Amino acid sequence: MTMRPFFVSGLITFLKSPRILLLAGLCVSAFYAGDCRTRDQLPHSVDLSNTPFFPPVMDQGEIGSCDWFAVVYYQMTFLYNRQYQRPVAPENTFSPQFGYNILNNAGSFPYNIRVDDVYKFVERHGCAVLTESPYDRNYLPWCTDAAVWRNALQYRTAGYSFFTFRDESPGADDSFGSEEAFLHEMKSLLSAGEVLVIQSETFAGFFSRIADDPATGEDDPFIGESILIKGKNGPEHTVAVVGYNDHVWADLNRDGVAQAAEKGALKIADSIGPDAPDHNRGFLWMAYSAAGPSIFQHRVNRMIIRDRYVPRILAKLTLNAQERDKIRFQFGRSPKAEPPLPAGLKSVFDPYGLGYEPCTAGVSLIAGGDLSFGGGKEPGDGSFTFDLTDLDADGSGDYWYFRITNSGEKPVIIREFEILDTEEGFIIADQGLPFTLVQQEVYRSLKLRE
Ligand SMILES: [Ca+2]
Ligand SMILES: [Ca+2]
Repeated sequence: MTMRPFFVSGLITFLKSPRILLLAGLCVSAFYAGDCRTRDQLPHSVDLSNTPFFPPVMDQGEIGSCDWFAVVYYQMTFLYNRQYQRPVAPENTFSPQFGYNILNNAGSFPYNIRVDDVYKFVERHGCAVLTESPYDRNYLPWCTDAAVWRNALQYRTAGYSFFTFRDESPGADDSFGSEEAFLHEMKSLLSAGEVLVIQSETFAGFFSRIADDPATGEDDPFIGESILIKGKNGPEHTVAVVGYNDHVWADLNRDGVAQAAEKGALKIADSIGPDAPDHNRGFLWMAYSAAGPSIFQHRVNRMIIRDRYVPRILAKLTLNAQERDKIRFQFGRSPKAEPPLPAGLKSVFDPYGLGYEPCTAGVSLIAGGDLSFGGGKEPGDGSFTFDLTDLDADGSGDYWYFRITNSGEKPVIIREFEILDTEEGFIIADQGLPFTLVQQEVYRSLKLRE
């Protein structure tokens, strides 16, 4: 594993007052920018990786976890650390492995994960940090510690959005009519302090070197660095955009003159380590002229985070199983204890990737892993915490229920099912456990009110 020591700044202190935080937020754009800007102009360069909030470049290794590195490790870590004004450290850096291992169907190169699944997973479950879920490239074991799942919930995001160019990406929240406007939007968001996520097959691109534009000295620190001048457009790799620089120049037509169309590049954080070829200490320059055509569906993803989220209603669950992929479960509210429950019941929580509802890719995201929760072949326990707060808000009925199916021939034992109200400070626990199920569906109900 290639990891350099985390950068810790003594200059950044925690700001507790929301008012001070707001002021800090207003000042922060100038902090990122490499040079001045006027009211109507964007700065000429921005580098969010050069702030105390950004984690060091890591190497994903020989497993297909790039989506999780781009979204969780780079984008989410930066956004939360920036919001809370805390310098990056392992205890506030999000683990690419926590969610990846749940959804990768026990394959090192999962056939089913899309970048949307990463955003949807962290919207439901949040994300564990590196100190609680280290990245060791072992893609088989799930996190089986309910305390780690619970800590992750404070980082449940509010969702995500994406924009595109000429409606190339279905379902986009916004679509720009020209490459210029599209690129301007990216630069505008970067200068406002947002790390963005794109898909691009950068590993198959064509590279050149940054030349020295004699008209400016602003490009001089980057002369000789590698720059991507022609990309391959596809979804096979996911990366984070962390900045841009209008000054850098690649002499595309090799006439020794810096034409306007040859200037400028996006800065990209990759996840193949600091020594990757064609990279500059783990980062890529992607020339503006290559950016549009190299970004899959011209799709740029933004993460929407929350501020100091505290879950109110939690479900704690401990199961013992030998074949985790045979299990589906969900939680809900009901007016009565006995199934069948009312059809079309809205008050249901399907844990993303583990529940009854099909996911983005149209298949179960945990298919194929006939292993225990710990990734082995012997039966073992797994403990989890899920956030039912949203369900409680629109829920009705006096009962919480837990619905579970074991479609396999090996027994699943429900050892623990509890509802915790963190605000009122009470726990309701299922007293009828353990309960064993084989090739059957079971409901467990807990009465909420007397
Ligand atoms: Ca120069
Ligand atoms: Ca030229």
